[in-house]
Amino acid sequence: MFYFRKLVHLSGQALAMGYAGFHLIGLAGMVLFSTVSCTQGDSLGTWGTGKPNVLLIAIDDLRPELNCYGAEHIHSPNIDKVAADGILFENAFTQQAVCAPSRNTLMTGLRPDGLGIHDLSTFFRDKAPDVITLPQYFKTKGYQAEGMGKIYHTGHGNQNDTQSWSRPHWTPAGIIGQRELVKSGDTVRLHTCYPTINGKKIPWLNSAMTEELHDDALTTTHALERMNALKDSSFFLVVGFRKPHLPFVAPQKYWDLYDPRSINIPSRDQPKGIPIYAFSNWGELRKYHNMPEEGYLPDADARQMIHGYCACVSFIDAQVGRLVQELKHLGLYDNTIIVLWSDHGWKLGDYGEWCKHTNYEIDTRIPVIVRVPGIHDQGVWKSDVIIETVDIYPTLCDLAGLDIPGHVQGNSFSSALLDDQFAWDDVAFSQYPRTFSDERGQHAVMGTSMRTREYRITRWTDTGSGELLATELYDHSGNRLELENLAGLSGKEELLKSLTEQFEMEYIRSHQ
Ligand SMILES: [Ca+2]
Repeated sequence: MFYFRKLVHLSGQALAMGYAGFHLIGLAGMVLFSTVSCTQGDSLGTWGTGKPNVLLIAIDDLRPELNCYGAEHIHSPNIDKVAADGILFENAFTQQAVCAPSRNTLMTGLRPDGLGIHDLSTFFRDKAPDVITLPQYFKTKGYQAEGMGKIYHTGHGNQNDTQSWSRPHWTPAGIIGQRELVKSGDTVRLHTCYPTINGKKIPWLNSAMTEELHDDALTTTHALERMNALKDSSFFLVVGFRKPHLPFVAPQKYWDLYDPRSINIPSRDQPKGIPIYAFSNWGELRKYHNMPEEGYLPDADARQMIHGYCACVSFIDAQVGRLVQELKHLGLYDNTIIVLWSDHGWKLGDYGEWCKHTNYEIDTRIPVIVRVPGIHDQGVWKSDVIIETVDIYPTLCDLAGLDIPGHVQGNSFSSALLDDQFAWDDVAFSQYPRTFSDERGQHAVMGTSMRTREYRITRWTDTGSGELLATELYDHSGNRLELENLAGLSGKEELLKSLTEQFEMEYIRSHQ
């Protein structure tokens, strides 16, 4: 059964008024949005300045393994508190499980195919010079739009976007350069978040560097300064954290939260019946010091990796806590929409693999937590509707009472904040390009994956000819792990045919 993509778009006027409505709904319990009426005066009274601030927290490589997501071994009390004050999305997916394309989608509201960029190096304005980015749009609506830390992917020759911001984007780079150099034998740069040995980066480090000098802590400190400076303005603040991206460098106290003896290494079994190019060779990790050039990561290293990742997650959780605490201290918490988002998931030894770069659930599923003052602020409220990174741009417009720019390919899920029976198409698209070689030479292929409530179907096509080379089909009705490719199995023909038809229809619709 198909649902049509959300048909009801609340007007900017209605939503501007709806702020007081939201607040009332939150207090009164689950009352349909449309039944609430209020005046603009109510809205102004509720929000003080008349329009909410936005704090968008972008976290690098954070998979949805947090305490509030049911991972009880993870220490994430601050993110858990944001979730308890808002809505946690159980089924949020990225458009492409790698930094730049995912971030391009968040910021432009265009899918990777819509923008025509699937790599790390292409600057999005080279393809869409006049696109109005999310912070840029809020800037045109009277907001002070500021960004700090990792937001756009600025490595691999890519660059920041000056048009997005009201003042130059900020990074801790200048401050880092002032740190004292530390060297111990062949190990250097221990004073940074990127220590090296013999010229290679170390994949993890229990860091002795002062916590306040870690990149993400410096970014947080700057964010707090800007909140203070902007407390009487309407702000759209994007704070980008670099951890838990490799290398897993975190202060000792966050490593101490986890007992390595209790760390279990996931099964290295891979799904049955998959094409040879479905997984990456996790080259991102292999280039680090002492990592194997091929084959599995040994158990001892795998355990260190998992330990380091968890430590970095808790370190970032502490930064989120600092941001929220300052909002409260400044009296802005009840006038600020918070969105916590990660660019993609991560394989932490799952399937014997590491890093991201695939179309599998473990890489495409992301944490998304939305906190709108007055809505579901009494305990964690979980939504299982399927949402995508591309939907965040229009949702934030909707929540702030702004019209949604016509170029945006996503759809607002603001109604899902109130109604868990929200009629929604419930599909998400992700994709990943790959190259592989066989006896006929080297091939460029694109894997495009559609997630429905029950299934994931991934179609791999030749980038040049468009020829369908392989299909993967997984049943997610009882398990998020993909264990066996059902495509091609006897008895699954009708299911494959039905999902293929849905894929073709939904792909066209979602890319308009
Ligand atoms: Ca990333």
